Amino acid sequence: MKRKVVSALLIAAMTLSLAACGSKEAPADTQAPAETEAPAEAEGGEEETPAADAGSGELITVGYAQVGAESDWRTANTESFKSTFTEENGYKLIFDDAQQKQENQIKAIRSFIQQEVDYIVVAPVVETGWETVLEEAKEAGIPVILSDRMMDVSDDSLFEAWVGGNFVKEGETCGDWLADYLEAAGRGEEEINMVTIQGTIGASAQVGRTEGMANKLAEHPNWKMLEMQSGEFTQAKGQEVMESFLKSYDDIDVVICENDNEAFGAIDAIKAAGKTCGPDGDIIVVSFDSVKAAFESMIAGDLNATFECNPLHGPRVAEIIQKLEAGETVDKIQYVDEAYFDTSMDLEAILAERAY
Ligand code: GYE
Repeated sequence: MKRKVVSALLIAAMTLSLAACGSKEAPADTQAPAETEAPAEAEGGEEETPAADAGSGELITVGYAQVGAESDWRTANTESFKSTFTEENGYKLIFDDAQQKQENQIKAIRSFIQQEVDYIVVAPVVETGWETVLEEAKEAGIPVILSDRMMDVSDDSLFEAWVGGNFVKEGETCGDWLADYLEAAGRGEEEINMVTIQGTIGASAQVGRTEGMANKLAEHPNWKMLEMQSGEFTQAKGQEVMESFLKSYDDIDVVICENDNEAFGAIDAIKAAGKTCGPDGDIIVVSFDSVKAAFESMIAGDLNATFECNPLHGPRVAEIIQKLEAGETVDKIQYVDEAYFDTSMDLEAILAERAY
């Protein structure tokens, strides 16, 4: 692959100044007939095989640095990218599974740079520690798009756009739901003991959900957070953490699981300890994501509520790429609207329509 990528601004500038010269570049391996050249001063400098016009069949190469395969949410997210970035749709996708390790993602990004992909998409494992590798991508003239989790970088010109869920809002929605639920059960004034099985520490989804819930804890002096521990967003670790919480505390009223899979593990641990959970049980269990299995768990009477986080980012990222290709500007930060679901709803009907 021998294709140089220019930034959105350059594309825009070229659209204005070089409209008569045709489009900007093409991968060397394309079958498309040569047309005009990208300007030599485009980031990176070198001349490229000229671009084919839209519709000529040239593929846009996208490297996706995925977190891993830790949850149902992640599986749905991967599927969304794989079904969107197909050759039929005009893309070549290079997919990398980092197995939940930032160092693997950094390696993947470097390899995308080496392969001269057209766009790099990253769902960053954690928020910090990205500056150096993003500088390298910028140096190479490859636009970076963030999806799902955020990066905490001092210079936001290091990425073109981010699209994902509003994790703080999800946490606050969870806290509000809990307040209403306890109130309706006549427990609004009761001392409520909680534990949290957090996600991967330092991941936006963990940071935001913990923060959102903390904002609500501050509004309810009768709520007590006994302990928080990471379950790494996995079912196995969620179960392990819940087992240890149950050994330490015999009066847990609520367990907040920062994703559905952790809740499935927690529910197994609760049952194994001879306790019950769900709307008719000893312990209220809530979680985030709203994957299909969470609906099944609510229908089975184990899980009380799940706060939605939409994983179907493939088409959203494709839209960003198409806009950049067209030289249009894109919104830097794009939140996806999200709902919540609990056992008061017609879950069978909702599940039948659910995409993930
Ligand atoms: O909640 C969890 C996954 O970053 C929003 O990562 C994502 C989270 C999601 O492992 O299930």
